[in-house]
Amino acid sequence: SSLEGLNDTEFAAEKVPWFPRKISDLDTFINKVLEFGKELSSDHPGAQDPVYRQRRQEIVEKARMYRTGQPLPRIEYTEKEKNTWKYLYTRLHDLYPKYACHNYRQMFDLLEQKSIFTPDEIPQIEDISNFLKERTGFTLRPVMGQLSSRDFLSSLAFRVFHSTQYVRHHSDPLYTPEPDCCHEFLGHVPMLADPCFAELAQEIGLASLGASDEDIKRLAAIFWYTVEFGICRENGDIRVYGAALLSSYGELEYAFTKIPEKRSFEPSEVANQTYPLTEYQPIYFITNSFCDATSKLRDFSMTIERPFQIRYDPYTQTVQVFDSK
Ligand code: TIH
Ligand code: FE2
Repeated sequence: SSLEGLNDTEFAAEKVPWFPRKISDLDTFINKVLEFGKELSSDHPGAQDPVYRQRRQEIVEKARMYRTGQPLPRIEYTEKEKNTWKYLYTRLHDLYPKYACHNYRQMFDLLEQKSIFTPDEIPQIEDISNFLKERTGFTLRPVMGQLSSRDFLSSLAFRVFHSTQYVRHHSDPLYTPEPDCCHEFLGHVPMLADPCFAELAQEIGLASLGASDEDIKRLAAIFWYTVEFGICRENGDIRVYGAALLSSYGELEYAFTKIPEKRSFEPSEVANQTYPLTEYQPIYFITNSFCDATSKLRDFSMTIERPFQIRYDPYTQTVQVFDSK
């Protein structure tokens, strides 16, 4: 196996899809957001509100200007946005002792102790990013809207998490059909501060680099049913570690009713499962523990076959590619 890795011609011959090799390669995703980033779809609660759309444009513009290595943009949030945050935060805060997994609550408490999380102010991605960097090496970078699964997952290989900065529409604070900063912060951030979870997220990212379209789809489904909607057993109870549930009061309560089906988590089954993007989920998958989700995810990511091997070098923030023959 060669330390030089495969050259471009060899990659083309193997038909390997392009992937980022260094952290600044993530700058190439800036304008590649899916539909929501440009035009809100008609079922989005903010679609008919010109003031809301204008405000989003303003915030998204800062993400468009951002490049790797620059200071993260700060947003001065309006009273209306702060009210949405405060309402959701306080309502969710009441549910977490009963529904959120232990690791989540521990990190949430720490974020409150450090005054990064408070009901009165929407956190800045810069402050969160600095906090995460100290805990797990994860950093945030601003994004204009939803990226493709391939692009989004690939950034996890670098322990980079793409975060929106705009706030959901005030007409429906307890659920949004697409990620907003309340979802990123209240859902993802505490879990990304957990070392075990951070490792897992990076593993999915590494497994996704240069993977086939089918494998990306499978990894995205696994990501969806764990990182976004995962639930686990904990001391005989059922608890949530998935970010999309932890940031939605509406769906968090719904998940604990008898309506959705709950199955035990089998990566090979989950990988081929389809799911609605903009409604409450009809199925959730339960793992035996939070750690079990991590190890199952790791096992699955190792089944992704590629004609090369990948290693991440944290000193240079680059991925190194090896010929596996
Ligand atoms: N439904 C989540 C919320 O209300 O916070 C946001 C989403 C995450 C992933 C898909 S939609
Ligand atoms: Fe998310």
